[in-house]
Amino acid sequence: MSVYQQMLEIKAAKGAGYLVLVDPDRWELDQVESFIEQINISGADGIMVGSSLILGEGAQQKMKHIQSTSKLPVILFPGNVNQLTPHVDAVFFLSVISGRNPQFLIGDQVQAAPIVRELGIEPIATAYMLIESGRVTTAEFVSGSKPIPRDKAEIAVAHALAAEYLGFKFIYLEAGSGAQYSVPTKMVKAVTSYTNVPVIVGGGIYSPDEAAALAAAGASFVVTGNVLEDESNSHLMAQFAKAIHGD
Ligand code: 1GP
Repeated sequence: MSVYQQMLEIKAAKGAGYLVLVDPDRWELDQVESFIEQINISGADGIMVGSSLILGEGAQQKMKHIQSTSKLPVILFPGNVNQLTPHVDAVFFLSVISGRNPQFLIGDQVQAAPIVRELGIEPIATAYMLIESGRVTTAEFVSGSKPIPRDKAEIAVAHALAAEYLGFKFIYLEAGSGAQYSVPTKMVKAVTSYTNVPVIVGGGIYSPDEAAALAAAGASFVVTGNVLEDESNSHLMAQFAKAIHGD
């Protein structure tokens, strides 16, 4: 079964799913395995790997390790074409539709498409929308695109409808990794009331309650990254899963 189909089934069965983002730069090779093993038993539904920028060495080797240890689907969340790897089950084939930078709308995708085909990984067309989140995030800076103002839900709705009519399989509402504020629940509610395309929400989510509120607002998947990079927070992983699943 495709990863996309698995994700639809998770949403249908649980109401909303939980994805853990693993930034290869934040873990040493010898730490990766135990972190993935924790994710395996946490109740999470999938693993995303990638980052807006990867500076450290050995990212490909870490991704290989992640995939071989994971019992969950591993989905690449690429910051650029260089992050493409055969060591994932699927790739969120992103277009930064909130911006007007042609490189991130279609340029990089044209570079990436033949590589994705050659690698034989499943592309999942994902409309990526940056939402203003209190400070400039790496995703905003690197993509050279303006985020949607956080109090303008109607702008997000119009972009979401365009994404639906263009045939995207997911919409990703992104506050940006390490954001000061996560995407407003009001915006998630507005977007999910206008479109049937499943919505993934991430960026700046630090508590299970916040994650539960985003799922209750209509998010199909909620993503956390940063918060689990502090090992003293690892107990939160199972709490996030429960909160998002409404258990
Ligand atoms: C980034 O949405 C993810 O795309 C995760 O963000 O690292 O802030 O949890 P955080």
